[in-house]
Amino acid sequence: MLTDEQKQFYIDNGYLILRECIPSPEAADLRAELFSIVNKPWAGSTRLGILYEKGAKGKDPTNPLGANFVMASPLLGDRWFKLTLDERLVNPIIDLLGPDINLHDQKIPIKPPGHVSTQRWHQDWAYEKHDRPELAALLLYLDDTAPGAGATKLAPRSHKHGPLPHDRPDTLSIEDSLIGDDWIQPEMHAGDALIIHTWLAHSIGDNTSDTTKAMVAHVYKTQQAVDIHGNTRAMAEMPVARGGRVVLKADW
Ligand SMILES: O=C(O)CCC(=O)C(=O)O
Repeated sequence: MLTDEQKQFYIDNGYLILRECIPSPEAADLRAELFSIVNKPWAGSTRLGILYEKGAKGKDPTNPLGANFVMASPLLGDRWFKLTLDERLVNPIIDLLGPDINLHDQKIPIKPPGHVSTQRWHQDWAYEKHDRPELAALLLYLDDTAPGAGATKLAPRSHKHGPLPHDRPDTLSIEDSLIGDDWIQPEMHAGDALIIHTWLAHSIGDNTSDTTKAMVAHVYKTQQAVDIHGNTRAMAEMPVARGGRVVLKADW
């Protein structure tokens, strides 16, 4: 359960860091399973998409094909679906958003060596509009990150501005000048999680290190929030918690 200080920190700053949300050996095990899947051609459902970065091929022996994204990741396998309902992830979301939670999206952003994203400062809201801003992303890091090594950039308190214009040419991103110097780039460790309000401006950190950085990203929302954007992701709207409790015990 989150403390009152943690809840207040999220309200004030629009993000919250959860150190050791899962133990680092478990994160390492998840990472190993992830790459055992993405290191060969995907033969499962076509609803799942794995993207590869051409220039990253052969740069990291653990990610030889240069995987850089998994869309609809619950379809990777049972373990990834179960993670959606994992109380270590969902209970903090219940504490921040309320007792009745649905899933909105689940994906795995991966940054191979040399990764520089075209998507810069953005609010997730620009990609997930609802009738109310009751959504939060939980990023579960499977690798250690640092500035220059895939660490996410955050603009604390920017959620208080509400939706910001995403006017940067060629990409749905916010102009750097709107963010200015008021940003941080916390180091995260494998197993740590970061919760981000849908209106918090954040940016994907470049990865100039020689190892791949992966994270699992779940977007949760309240049951009441109605999608007006048109989300077609696998398992969108799936009930995750009701009355403050996770709805399914996935014990198989
Ligand atoms: O990749 C990251 O560092 C952050 C992920 C992100 O920006 C997003 O999923 O919207």
